Amino acid sequence: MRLHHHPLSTTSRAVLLFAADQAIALDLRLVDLFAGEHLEPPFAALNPSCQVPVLEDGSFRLTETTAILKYLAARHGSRAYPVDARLRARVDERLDWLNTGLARDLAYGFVYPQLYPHHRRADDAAQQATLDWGRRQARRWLGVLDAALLGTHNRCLCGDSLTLADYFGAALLSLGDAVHLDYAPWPNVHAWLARMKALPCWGDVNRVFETLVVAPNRTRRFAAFHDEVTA
Ligand SMILES: N[C@@H](CCC(=O)N[C@@H](CS)C(=O)NCC(=O)O)C(=O)O
Repeated sequence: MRLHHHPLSTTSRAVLLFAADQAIALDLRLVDLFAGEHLEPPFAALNPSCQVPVLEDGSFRLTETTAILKYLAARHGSRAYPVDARLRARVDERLDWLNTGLARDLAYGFVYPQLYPHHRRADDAAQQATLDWGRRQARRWLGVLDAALLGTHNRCLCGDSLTLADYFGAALLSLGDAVHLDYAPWPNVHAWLARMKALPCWGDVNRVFETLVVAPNRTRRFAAFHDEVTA
């Protein structure tokens, strides 16, 4: 199976992490987002939304990260996406929760507008309002994740076994590293993310992200996440 991806893309990293941890072989094709390759006809024909990742399995093409994760898990009989209806529904619930809540507010509302010029709002007031909103909402979601979804008793997002939700969630939350976001105020989230980062494949999967995004931004100033936003 072929995966069109970019190593800096949060969504691509989720699929790469799952595949690496579960020893699922993928034929990796890099789509150069920074050169605009995703907007060119050959890729746009694969995914009219012009986004990575895209999976190809023979003539079958699939977009949307959570759909790709579920398909890969189903094709490989992975326990990370259980067949029991209720256990599976819990994984779906967590994936939707992450995708429609935390991803929107943490990634699109707080991290991307600071990190990537094309996500920055048109003027300072709009940028400030976006960051204020993203920060407030993301903090609320992190509180829910910490106290209710993980709590002190769950090692993973759906109990004690790794599921697709953990791979997807870890790729998303590690985005915070790029803007110096510290999850210490949410100790269960902090501990869970540390466990995910201890996976043997974590370093390899995230090396390019660490090198090209996290490291160069170490000395840069970003909006505070814990106090009132000022940047
Ligand atoms: N809903 C899509 C979102 C994918 C997405 O946001 N991909 C980003 C990289 S993380 C992308 O391709 N961005 C290029 C662009 O939108 O111009 C999914 O879950 O797969």
